[in-house]
Amino acid sequence: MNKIDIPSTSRIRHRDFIFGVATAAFQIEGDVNNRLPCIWDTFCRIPGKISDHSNGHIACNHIEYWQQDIELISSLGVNAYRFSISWGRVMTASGQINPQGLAFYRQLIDALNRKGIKAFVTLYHWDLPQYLEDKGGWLNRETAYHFRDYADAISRELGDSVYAYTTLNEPFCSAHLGYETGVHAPGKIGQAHGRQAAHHLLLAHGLAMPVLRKNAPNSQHGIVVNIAPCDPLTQFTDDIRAAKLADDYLNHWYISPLLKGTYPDSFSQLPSNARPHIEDGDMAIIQAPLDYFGINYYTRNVVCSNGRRGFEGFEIVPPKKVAMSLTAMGWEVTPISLTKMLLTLAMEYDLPPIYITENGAAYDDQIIDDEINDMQRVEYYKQHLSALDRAINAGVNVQGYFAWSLMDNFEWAEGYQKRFGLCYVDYTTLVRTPKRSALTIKHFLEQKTDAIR
Ligand code: GCO
Repeated sequence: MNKIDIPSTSRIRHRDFIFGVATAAFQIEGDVNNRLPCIWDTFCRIPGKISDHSNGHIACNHIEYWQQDIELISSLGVNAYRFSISWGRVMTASGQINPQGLAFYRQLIDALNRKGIKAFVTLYHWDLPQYLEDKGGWLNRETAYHFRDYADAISRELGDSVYAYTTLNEPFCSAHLGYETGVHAPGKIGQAHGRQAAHHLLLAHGLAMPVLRKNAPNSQHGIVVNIAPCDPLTQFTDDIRAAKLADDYLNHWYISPLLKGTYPDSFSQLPSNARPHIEDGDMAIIQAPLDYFGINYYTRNVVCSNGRRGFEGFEIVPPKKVAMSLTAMGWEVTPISLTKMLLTLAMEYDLPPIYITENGAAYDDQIIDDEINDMQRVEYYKQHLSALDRAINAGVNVQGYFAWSLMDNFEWAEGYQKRFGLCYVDYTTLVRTPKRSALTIKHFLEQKTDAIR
């Protein structure tokens, strides 16, 4: 059976629980000529960076198909839609609003509101305007202030029509993948770069928070981080120590400044030439109070020691060596890590209400007779919703859950080859077809209750 087996008394089944689908601008919009170029446009042109040599020129052509996409969202029975605004579509290089670009998002939000679907708007999902990258991008402290000004301009316009604003999506990916390992745009490499970019991203978030709150006092304001908890390969002390360092470097580097106003203690192990420049008062700005904390969860890391010292001393074990089950991304399927991660966070931090802002899986879907029977994805959702239910039962305050993604789309360095959608996109015709996973979730959402456990 394809039923999602969650008791009727679960909070996840409650009418007020936020259950949504998510997307991001660069991954679905297309229509690149009506906005400023961004770092991903540039990155896609560098040979070898995108595995199928693709780009965002057409993507899902959401700019043209948005009404149809809203019908699709509404047909699933979800009560929220998380999407991002393309900075370079709504702002000019001189910092003025681009009315045509803004009008697109305004009509999208109005249409969602008319249908009773809450708009969760991410202001930055990795698509930095290229003209800002040309001035140093996230290595330049000024970019944080430009972000604040952009957040100010947009939230003045959209105000409370947006249910929840998110400053940044996954600062880890922007900083670490974009400026440290170079596998994402803009493709810069080096520890000092990665750590400095991280600090400026966190600062950008902190600077924007009070501005958003002032302009949209009835909306919720927060940030979204991705967390892949780090488990030691063995119970030997070296592996345990390595896993702790990896957890600090990849996860708590972002969580701790946001929720505690300090970098993890292991900051002291950064070589002095890799330490970011931090100004007095920065950490207090970064620690701005949050209405919610968004967590994207896909998988965990298994970590071992390689005998070296400090942050050079951990290695991530390739999932295929340790996992029972892998997605098409090669990521381990491990729902129990979601439960454990939420419980651990709740012990370590004073958490605001949590939204799971992304969760989902890529599989090699086949379309046969117009049907996509993506049973592995159905299973993934079943297991992860049960894992979430367990964390909620144990007392973690989770108020919402978003499936990634509404539809197949541009999966960054993997191009269009990896499909994460609940709906299948035929990239020749752009026809969207709900997969079995979409129908399973739709069926699940038809049985909402008012019961409270
Ligand atoms: C992210 C992004 C999404 C990805 C998704 C699958 O979390 O990396 O928010 O844009 O497409 O996570 O990798």
